[in-house]
Parts: sequence; structure tokens; C-alpha cells
Amino acid sequence: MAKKGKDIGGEYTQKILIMGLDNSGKTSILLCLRGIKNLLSFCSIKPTKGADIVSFKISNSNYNIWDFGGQEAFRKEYLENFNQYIAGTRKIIYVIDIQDVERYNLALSYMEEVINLLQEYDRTVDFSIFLHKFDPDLEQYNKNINENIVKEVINLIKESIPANFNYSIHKTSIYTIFEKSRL
Ligand SMILES: Nc1nc2c(ncn2[C@@H]2O[C@H](COP(=O)(O)OP(=O)(O)OP(=O)(O)O)[C@@H](O)[C@H]2O)c(=O)[nH]1
Ligand SMILES: [Mg+2]
Repeated sequence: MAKKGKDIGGEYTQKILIMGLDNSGKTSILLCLRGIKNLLSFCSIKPTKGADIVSFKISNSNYNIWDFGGQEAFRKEYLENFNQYIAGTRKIIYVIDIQDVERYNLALSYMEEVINLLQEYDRTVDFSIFLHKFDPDLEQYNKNINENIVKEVINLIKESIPANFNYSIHKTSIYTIFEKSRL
């Protein structure tokens, strides 16, 4: 079950779940969302064991983000107890590593299981799919990735999701942080 951190709770706290296979980049995304720019923090990330709750505040909103370590041994338990994990959740971010071509099918079948459970428990959440590690110039340096592969992944996603289920798809990368400062 969940460990670490502290569920800060409260009226204005948003509970967000971040799910996806191991190594897909969930914990790294969380560091970005928290505004952490220290490179050492990114280098020292270890695979997440079980579900970590990370709590932080941006402006007047409190967030409890549940980071679901994606190793196979943990995924089974989340699905078995999904009804408990989902309680009070407004948003799920599902992360697919676009560079992990060999595991697209596994990533999609885990996502399908999550969506099936949401429908089974009649839960409506804001569901965002991140096609992650979509680094700048990815298609130039990674020969396995091209426009057609990306279209294919998007088609596979569309085919695997029931027509009445709302979701959005985003390209993301931790390497696209853009800063502009007046000199
Ligand atoms: N190229 C690239 N690598 C990334 C990106 N985001 C994360 N990574 C790398 O992917 C690896 C796994 O990142 P994590 O954040 O630990 O992945 P995770 O999904 O939390 O993995 P688990 O905790 O095992 O579920 C690390 O080596 C990260 O540096 C990205 O946008 N681009
Ligand atoms: Mg992690």
C-alpha cells in the first residue's frame, strides 16, 4: 500500500495518480511538476517501490500526487486494490515511454486494465496520457522513432480505449524546460 510522504488532505487538495510501466519517467515528471531544477535530484532517482505520496503546494492549491512505481510486482497489487487507491482522485496521468518501442503493447494493456477498472467502478476522472521521453530532436537521433511510429501508437491508444471514455494525449519530455530571462 501507499507509503512515505504525508497525505496533507484538506478541502482544496487535489489527489492525482501517476501510473505507467517501470522506467517510463513518472518520478522524473513529478520532480518537474514540483519545479525542482537541481540536476543531482534527477540523477539520484531510483525505481519507485510501491506507491509514494508526494505532497506540495502551488499557489493556493495543495496537491497529493500518488506515484505508482511501475514494476510488475507492484502493478498487480494496485489493480487488485484499485477501488481504494482511486478514492478521491480527480486526475490520472498515464505515462508511456515513447522510446520503449518493445513495450508499447505492455504499456497499453496496463492502461486498458486501469481504464476497465475506472469504468467498472463508474469513476469519472480527468485522464491524461503522456507520450513521454519525447525529447527535442528525438526523431533525428533515435532511428526507432519516426512520425509513422508515433501515429501508430496514437492509433493503438485510440483502438484500445472505449468510445465513451474521455482522455487527452500529450507529448512530454523532461528536457524541454524553457527559460527566458531579460539580460
Ligand atoms: N530521455 C529521457 N529520459 C527520461 C525522461 N524522463 C525520465 N527519463 C529517464 O528515465 C529513467 C527512469 O525514470 P524514472 O522517473 O525513475 O521512471 P519511473 O517511471 O518513475 O520508474 P519506476 O519508479 O520504476 O516506475 C531515468 O533514467 C530518467 O532519467 C525524458 O523525458 N527523456
Ligand atoms: Mg518512479
